[in-house]
Amino acid sequence: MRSRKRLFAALPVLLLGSGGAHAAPVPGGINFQAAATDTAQRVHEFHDTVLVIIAAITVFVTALLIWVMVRYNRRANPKASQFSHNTVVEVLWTVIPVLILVFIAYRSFPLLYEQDVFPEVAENEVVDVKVYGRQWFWSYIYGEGDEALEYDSNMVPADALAAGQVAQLSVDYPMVVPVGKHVRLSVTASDVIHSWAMPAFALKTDAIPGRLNQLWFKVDEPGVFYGQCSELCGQRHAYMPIEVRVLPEDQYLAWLEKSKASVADGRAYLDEVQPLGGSQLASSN
Ligand SMILES: [Cu+2]
Repeated sequence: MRSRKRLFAALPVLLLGSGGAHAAPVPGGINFQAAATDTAQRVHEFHDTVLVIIAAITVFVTALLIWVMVRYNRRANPKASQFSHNTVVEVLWTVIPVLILVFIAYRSFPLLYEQDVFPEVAENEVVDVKVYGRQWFWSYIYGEGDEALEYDSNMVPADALAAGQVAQLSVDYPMVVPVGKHVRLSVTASDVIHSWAMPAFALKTDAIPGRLNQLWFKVDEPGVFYGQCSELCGQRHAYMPIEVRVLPEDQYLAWLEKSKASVADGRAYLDEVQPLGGSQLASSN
């Protein structure tokens, strides 16, 4: 069992499963990571709806094909009829797919809008973070000018993993944000195109040199979330993961204060208030 677990832990991140507030891939998982934001929850519901629609269409078309093959093959139906048009059927196979597409659009467009447009909220409800994709790590910037906090976020190598850290997903200095605030990310890159992607938030946007892309999310409980660069960006593309720590606001502010003095002190504080403990992957099974 032990070795099986270790084997599964090495499976690619594509095998996603639910993980509560600690969203990470789980052994044998085949579904999405648990939604950590309301938007992600709605994205998942939309996905489930579309899955039902496409499954029904696939079953229907397969059944039709089988019926035609059995009923109208040369042996069962030696004398084929010669008509080539049927107005009723042609209207139906045009109108019904159009209605299905309109329904899907009706459900998906508001979601796209919700993800794309930053909601109108008071300025003190907003936390801005600038995100730089680089070969091959991420940089995060909080604030501006002399007050700014800027640091790099590198993957923890396999031989340096601490208890509770996840191979190829944990980083030395994660992004840290407060609970319940609207976090606005301005995403860009300094060399080639990268992509900042966080499955539990249902978020993904390209990081493009010379261009700013915006994303936003609001997480309502503290947690640890993992994502990866999702645009093939070179040799170490697979080794520039994303780790987001969501903290209660007072702890976030304390982390910010300490990090401005010393990024390492901020990290030490993070480990103190939100220890990983080594159990989060096991507890999410
Ligand atoms: Cu990249």
